[in-house]
Amino acid sequence: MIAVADRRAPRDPDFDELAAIAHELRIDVLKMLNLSASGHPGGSLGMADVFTTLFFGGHLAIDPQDPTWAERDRFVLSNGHICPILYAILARLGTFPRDDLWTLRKLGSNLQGHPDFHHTKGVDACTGSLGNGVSVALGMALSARIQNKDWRVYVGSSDGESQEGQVWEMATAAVHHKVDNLTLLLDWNGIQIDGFTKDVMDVGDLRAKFETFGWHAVEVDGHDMRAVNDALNAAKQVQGKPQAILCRTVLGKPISFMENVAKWHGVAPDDDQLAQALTELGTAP
Ligand SMILES: Cc1ncc(C[n+]2csc(CCOP(=O)(O)OP(=O)(O)O)c2C)c(N)n1
Ligand SMILES: [Mg+2]
Repeated sequence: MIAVADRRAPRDPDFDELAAIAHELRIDVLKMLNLSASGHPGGSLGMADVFTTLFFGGHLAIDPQDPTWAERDRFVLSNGHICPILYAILARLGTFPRDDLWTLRKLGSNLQGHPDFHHTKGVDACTGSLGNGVSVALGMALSARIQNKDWRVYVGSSDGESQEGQVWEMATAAVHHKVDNLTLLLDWNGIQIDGFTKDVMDVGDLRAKFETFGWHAVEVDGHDMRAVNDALNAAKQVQGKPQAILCRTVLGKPISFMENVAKWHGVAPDDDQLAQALTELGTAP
């Protein structure tokens, strides 16, 4: 069980170990997507370092063997399309068999193209319709308060998702209700489904926006695990308002032909591309 009595206590993980885990998760993601011949590699690879720090840095009080443990911290992946990285994490934690990974997006598989808590152990909310999951996460955070529970809610989001008006309705409501057990981790990679965000619909300075809405808002390099860890530690100390960690990431990192190329938002690597990617990661195809 990754559970601790004091959920606000700072964590000081082994960053070499975290880097090794993120590396292996990226390999799993690439292999899963190749086998399914569909899915979203860009954000999955881009957020690997952030989510590795969250899950394997000891920040989440969860029990991988008992994924519906009532006292657990919640994790909602509101930009649900990057679920391959979540599935790779849950398999590594032992929440479901590792071999399930190779059934991604297949008919009847537990692991579908977007998270579904009805079918996938360890998934806390059905997501994929952008804008929705952040509101579900706020509801969970408020629910903890009503029940006098001390669990926290972490929610993954993205710059493309922040074009949804519902995100800002959530942001307003969370501040109004002084929700401080909600931490948002936003993938700020500057890219969305078919281009650069600044060209499709510029979202501006997301850190400033969240701060203006009344959030504790910090910008971090999403590939600097120490910085992400510091931001997570700091977020837990914030009282009376929600926290946004705006993670500057590179879509597709560190695969040379995927990095910062919008096409890799939602295209799976074919066999040749997988071989090249794995070679770049220093492992045999
Ligand atoms: C309400 C809604 N509208 C449209 C979509 C289709 N869609 C899926 S992903 C995506 C782009 C989201 O941008 P972002 O999360 O920044 O993409 P990434 O950085 O992962 O490439 C869109 C428009 C959706 N899932 N939900
Ligand atoms: Mg994006």
